Parts: sequence; structure tokens; C-alpha cells
Amino acid sequence: MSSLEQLVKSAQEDFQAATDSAALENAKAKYLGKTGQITAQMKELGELSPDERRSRGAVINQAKEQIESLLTARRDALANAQLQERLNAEAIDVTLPGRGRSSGGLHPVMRSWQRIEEIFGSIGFDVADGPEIENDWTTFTALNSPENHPARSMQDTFYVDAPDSTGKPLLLRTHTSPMQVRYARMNKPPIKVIAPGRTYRVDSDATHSPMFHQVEGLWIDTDISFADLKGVYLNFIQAFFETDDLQVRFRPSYFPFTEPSAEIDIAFGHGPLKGRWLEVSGAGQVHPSVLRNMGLDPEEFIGFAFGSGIERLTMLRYGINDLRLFYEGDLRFLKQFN
Ligand code: 2NL
Repeated sequence: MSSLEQLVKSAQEDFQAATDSAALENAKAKYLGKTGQITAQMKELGELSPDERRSRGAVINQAKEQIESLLTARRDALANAQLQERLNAEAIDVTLPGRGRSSGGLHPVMRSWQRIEEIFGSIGFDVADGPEIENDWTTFTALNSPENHPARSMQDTFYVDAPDSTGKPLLLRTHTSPMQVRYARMNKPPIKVIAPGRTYRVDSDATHSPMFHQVEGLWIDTDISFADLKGVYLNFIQAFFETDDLQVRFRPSYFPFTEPSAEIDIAFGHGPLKGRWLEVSGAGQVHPSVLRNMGLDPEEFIGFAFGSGIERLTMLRYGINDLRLFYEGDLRFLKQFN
């Protein structure tokens, strides 16, 4: 075998041994590159006579062409193998059953939230939404909560580690009333607004959750009375429970932000809870100091307010007996409302 034939054979072996294109290009350099063996043979041609150069050149060229075609063949083979591998890896089995796409649904508390907004919207109430991290003034001071009130203590309220820029404490709102204070300070009466949303208290047992939802309503005008509050509340509660067959009673109570204040109880005329008085909301006439903190003159304006837990209303509407079911994310429970 001539040395050129050996070179071709060795190139063929090297190309065959290359299993990816990088290795193949390295192998190519060994023969056809600037310092490759074919190139070296070509350079030697210069030392030969013209006749020898012609015949020797032809033989070298032939070997070069053989190596080039071996290289092309190997390149094609590798590209093919790579394609085959990709096709196998990315193969789609069209006979597999589909994964399906089940639809999500609204949480029952969110359903109530939506219903409440719709009902109050239908009688001209605006909806106010605002911060869950609040300051001490809007949450307590403006609402007439005395300095020593237990709601202001670390035992009852979640305080944020970092105070605000003025050094005053920040906290998770314990009711949505701060938003109503903000709304009343930003809007001129007549004011008709509800503030639904998340609220936070340090409390956790079968009937209390550290996070719960509340809706508060505020109505401020010059010529309204407790009778108007009762009318609006009755309309709301009947629409919410989709029945006129229920009674509402206002029972004297106490809140720092209203005077006089009342607890609101309802009693269904039918169903499993028939005839039992159930406490559902608190309400009252907005305290004159609170009106002043809203930037309003209590001699000119009169306000009425109420507050209700959305979980509580939802439990009564659907007959749910354990508050914790709302927060466990158990689909067997949640799917029943969709
Ligand atoms: C309850 C008590 C109540 C209010 C909330 C209120 C809001 C403002 C001014 C005055 Cl901005 N009052 N809200 C009034 C009375 C009772 O809720 O037991 N909620 C579950």
C-alpha cells in the first residue's frame, strides 16, 4: 500500500471514530488543515521537476478528493444520526389519552364578596379598596379607639417590625374601616360606600382565623336616620340570602366608633336554622369624633355604618359548620360551590 493509500485509510478510520461533528472537524484538520498531512505533501511538490510534479500532484489530488468525500459521507451520517436521535426523543405518542383541563372555580368566600358588591352596587354604593398594611391613626385613633383598648395591643393585632417613615407603628388592618376613613376624607358627602377585604387579628381557633374577610358599609348624608340604615340592611340581607322570609333585629350594643351602637341579629322563617336568632353584623350611628376625623362637621352631617364578617355570612348561606374548611384548600370541599 502506498503512503497516500495509507493516509486515505487512516483518514477513513479517524473519521469513523469521530462520533460528533466537533471530533470530525478535528480529524479533518489532521489531513486537510493548514498543517495537515495532505497539505504537507502538496508543499513538497515544489521540490520536484515539472513532469514529476504533474503526475505526483494528480495522485495527491486524487487522495485529497477521496478524503474529502469520506469526510462528506461521515458528516452526512452524523447529521442523520443526530436527527434520528432528536426524532426519537421528541416523538409524540398521539395515542396517549389527553391530560384534560379542569376548570377552576371561585372560593365560596369570594362568591359572597362578589354578591355583596353586586347587591350594594345595585343601590348606589361605591366599593373602596385599599391597603392591608395600615397605620395606627387610620385604624384606631380616627375610629375613636382609646389608647388602652385591647385591640391596640400586641396580643390582638399584628404589628409590622418596621415602623413607617415618621416612626409610627404599622400594622395589619384589624377591620376595613380605615379604608372608609380614607374614602370619607377623599370624597364629599353624600357618601355611600362599602369596604370589603382581608383583615387580620391575633386569634385562631374553630371560630376565629388570623386572616378573615370583612365588609363594612358607610352612609353619610345630611338627612338620614337609623330607619334608613335598617332599610338598607334589610334589603341587603334578604338579597344575600335570597329570601324575604327572615327577620332582622337591632340589639343595643357598644362600639367605640358608633353611638348609639347595635348588634344585628337575623332569624330565618324556614330551613334548618328556623327561628334561631343569629348574630350577623354590628352597626350604629357614626360617632361625632369619627365624623370630625373624616373632616366632616357632625352638626351638618350624620353617618351610619355597619360591619360584617364575610366568612360568617357565607357559613350561614351554605350551612357550613367549621370556619377552618375555608382555609384548608381541600378540593372536595371547594368543588361543592362551583
Ligand atoms: C362588627 C362591628 C361595625 C362599624 C363596624 C364603622 C366604620 C366607620 C365608622 C363607624 Cl368608618 N363605624 N364600622 C360600625 C359598627 C359596627 O362592625 O361586629 N363587625 C363584624
